[in-house]
Amino acid sequence: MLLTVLSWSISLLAASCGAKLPDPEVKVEVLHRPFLCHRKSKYGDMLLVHHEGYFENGTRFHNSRSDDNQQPVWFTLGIKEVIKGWDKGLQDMCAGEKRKLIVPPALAYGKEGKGKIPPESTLTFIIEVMEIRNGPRSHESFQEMDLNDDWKLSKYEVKEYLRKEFERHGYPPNDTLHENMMEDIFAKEDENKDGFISSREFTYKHDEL
Ligand SMILES: *[C@@H]1O[C@H](CO)[C@@H](O)[C@H](O)[C@H]1NC(C)=O
Ligand SMILES: *[C@@H]1O[C@H](CO)[C@@H](O)[C@H](O)[C@H]1NC(C)=O
Ligand SMILES: [Ca+2]
Ligand SMILES: [Ca+2]
Repeated sequence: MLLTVLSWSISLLAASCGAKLPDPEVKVEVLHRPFLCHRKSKYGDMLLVHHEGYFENGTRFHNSRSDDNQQPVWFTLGIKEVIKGWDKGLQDMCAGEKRKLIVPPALAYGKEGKGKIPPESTLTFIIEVMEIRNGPRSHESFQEMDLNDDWKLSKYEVKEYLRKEFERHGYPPNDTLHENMMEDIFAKEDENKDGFISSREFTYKHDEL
């Protein structure tokens, strides 16, 4: 639901809270790589994954194949929609590839932990990428939004995009809401305040990782 819109707003939120510490590494092991690989995952792509999560003692705390909903999940790579260990450890993957990630607490749920994850947990994930798609920050997405092909997004174009995304996901259009979201997007993304989002301003900023 509203995946692209949401991941966009999530990336906006993520951009505003950037405390920097030297990052420990995630340990990556490729368990299976398909023979054919048409494209490899990169920052900004949307990935559909099945995943299992294990504590250090070997107890499994999550399995997307057997838990209640039994659904693989979509997320956007590299925008802190998921834990950092995933953003770092799931690059350059092919559809059908399976990896094991060993993620230190600093790249997972840290000192606080979260839900059933205790503080300072090193976590192991087995992750299989089912599908890779262009994310909201791709060149293709920009072109799709740029209705008059002038290489910048006007407020009208952004609002149209939001309206279409809502429609596509079966939500009723809501002008007030689209207007607010659009203003919010421009406040954060239109860095030089010229009333347009240029392709440079739009493109995801890689230095956040
Ligand atoms: C394994 O670790 C988790 C998290 O610390 C804990 O909840 C679970 O009870 C442990 N399981 C065993 C068998 O020790
Ligand atoms: C439209 O969005 C505004 C702002 O979020 C909200 O207050 C209002 O209830 C929404 N209207 C409808 C019909 O959903
Ligand atoms: Ca335009
Ligand atoms: Ca601008």
